[in-house]
Amino acid sequence: MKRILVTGALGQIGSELVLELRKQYGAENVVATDIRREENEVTTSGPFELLDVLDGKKMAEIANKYQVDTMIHLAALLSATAEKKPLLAWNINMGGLVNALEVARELQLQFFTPSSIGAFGPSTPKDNTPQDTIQRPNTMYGVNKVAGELLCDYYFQKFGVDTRGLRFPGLISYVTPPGGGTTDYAVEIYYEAVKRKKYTSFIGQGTYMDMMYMPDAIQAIIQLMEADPAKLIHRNAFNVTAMSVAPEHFEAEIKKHIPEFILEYDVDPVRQQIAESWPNSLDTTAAEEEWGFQAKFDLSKMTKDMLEKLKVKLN
Ligand code: AKB
Repeated sequence: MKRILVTGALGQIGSELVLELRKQYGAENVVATDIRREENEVTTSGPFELLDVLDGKKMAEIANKYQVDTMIHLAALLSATAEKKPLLAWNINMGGLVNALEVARELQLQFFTPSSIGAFGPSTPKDNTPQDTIQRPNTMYGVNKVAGELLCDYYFQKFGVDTRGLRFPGLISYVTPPGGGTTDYAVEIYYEAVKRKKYTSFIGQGTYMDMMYMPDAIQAIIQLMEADPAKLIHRNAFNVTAMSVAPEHFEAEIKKHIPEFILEYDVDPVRQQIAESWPNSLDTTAAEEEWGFQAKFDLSKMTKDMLEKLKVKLN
């Protein structure tokens, strides 16, 4: 039986992951933490503590208080925000991570933190991007993600901390919207399709990026954490994806359900440049072979589910 501490629990991934972990491991065994408090299922269905991840002492106190054996560290700034506030991003993304790793080292916790397609850069091979390849990102977020992958490997090799990670693509969900990411357009497009039958994309036509539906991302985290360590050749972090898509592919798929839907473009140069520095599509062979990764949702299945769920949520 696991006892898990989650940071950034009210964010896009955390708000769904915490509820699934509570289902699988018992509500009292999943301690949600975040820098703010909100009245919702994450804060009311099990233990919740206020935590600024820059406060390493409080993080250790909470881990000790609940006697956790696993840490899932999600608190971070996303790519577009990090580009606007690079020093803040360095402090939160790296400072939070090293605090979390230190707690994991002291208490010998199993450890997960997400990496991203942002860990790749303009000199990375763009199509079918290999698991092991050039990583020279030119964004602050990317610098944080590569440094984070290396730091997690270091804590594994040097201190024996059982660190594991996934390079997430854009994550699409109807529950909690993301904030400050480059792939956020792929979530906004569904909300606006249901609300106004119209969306103006800040990412240009023909710009491919990897995406994945949140249920697949949650399943991948749990599966990787449960994976037999003897089978893991890689650790930080595995390429995972479910689809390689550009804005016009969402448009065509949404039109099958909402024929009047209109997609327009007003490209944001900052986020467009970030998107162009990222891969078009990732090779996920290592994740498939080492721990059985398999996404269930393709674009058409995800679109059907997103639109059905959002129609209920927004009406
Ligand atoms: C972002 O766009 O910053 C994130 C990511 C791909 O890491 N969604």
